[in-house]
Amino acid sequence: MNSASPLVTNAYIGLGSNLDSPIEQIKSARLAIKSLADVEELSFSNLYASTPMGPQDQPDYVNAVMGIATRLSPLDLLHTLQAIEQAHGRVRGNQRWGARTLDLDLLLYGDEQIACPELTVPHVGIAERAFVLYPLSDCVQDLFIPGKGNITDLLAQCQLSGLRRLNEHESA
Ligand code: A4P
Ligand code: MG
Repeated sequence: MNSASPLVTNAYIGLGSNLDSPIEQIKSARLAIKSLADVEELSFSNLYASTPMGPQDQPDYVNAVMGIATRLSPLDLLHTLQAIEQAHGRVRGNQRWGARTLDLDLLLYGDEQIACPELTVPHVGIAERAFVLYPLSDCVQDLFIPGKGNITDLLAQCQLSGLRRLNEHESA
């Protein structure tokens, strides 16, 4: 059972998909997250197409970021996100960074820095990945990422690496 706290924390979730209608996977995951008890949606980014980081013999990804307010603890939130991944047909294969129907990463949880075997927050790579930083900056203008720096400075140093914002027609 989830241990909901009376304290509300702002958190950011990275959404990614490159299998089985990625745009629909992202939209469906958004709905699943905003329907959770103890979670309120605060923001949702544009959708982005991005070339794969990792093995190149896989389809391009669709990425987005969602801002929420939650009473769930970081680990309860992680487990809840993993259950949503499973419900979207996520199969964990042997290949690192292989194709997936849905990946939900806990990018930030308030200003906490967490390092335990199951959970690293801020998410590893948050500061260098265009497919995280650009959608994150749609959700929040001014943000200090603990241990990494200000999002504006991180964006200025970040290569686009094939990232492309999907237009309204493509995202529909
Ligand atoms: N874990 C630790 N910290 C976290 C966190 N903050 N959020 C652990 C979520 N999970 C976290 O994750 C492996 C383990 O990470 C989990 O058991 C959890 O306890 P996973 O979802 O099973 O596997 P993964 O996602 O393949 O692993 P990894 O190394 O976290 O990959 P990433 O960093 O998520 O990258 N290319 C593009 N263009 N767009 C993408 O979205 N995503 C990936 C995956 C690769 N290439 C991509 C994209
Ligand atoms: Mg992941």
